[in-house]
Amino acid sequence: MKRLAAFVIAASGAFSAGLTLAHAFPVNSMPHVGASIKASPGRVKIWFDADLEPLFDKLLVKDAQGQVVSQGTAQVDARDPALLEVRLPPALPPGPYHVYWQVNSRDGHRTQGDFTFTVQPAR
Ligand SMILES: [Cu+2]
Repeated sequence: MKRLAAFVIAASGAFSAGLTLAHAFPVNSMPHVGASIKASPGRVKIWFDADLEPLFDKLLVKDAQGQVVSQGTAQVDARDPALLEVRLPPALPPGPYHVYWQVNSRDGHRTQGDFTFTVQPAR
């Protein structure tokens, strides 16, 4: 009986290690984190290291005044379940922008974060 209990604990330990690995963290984004870009990017995309649960994922872009400039709700890409994206207006005015994301991975765990990018003035 004691042996069985030890096995159950070891097995659940291995299982939660697996769950930890399945948390979704960003591996890349477009624009890149901290990027200074010449033209409005059209949309913001974030690639994660695990597939996303499409419900309740958030991706918002705000301007320097805190106004939301992204359009509509964030979408998980139909062909790549680890890619989250949101549309931007065709011509984003120059200035700094703040991206906020919050996603649920398939194991039900939530991760969140934010980053900035800047659209350079036209010249
Ligand atoms: Cu997890």
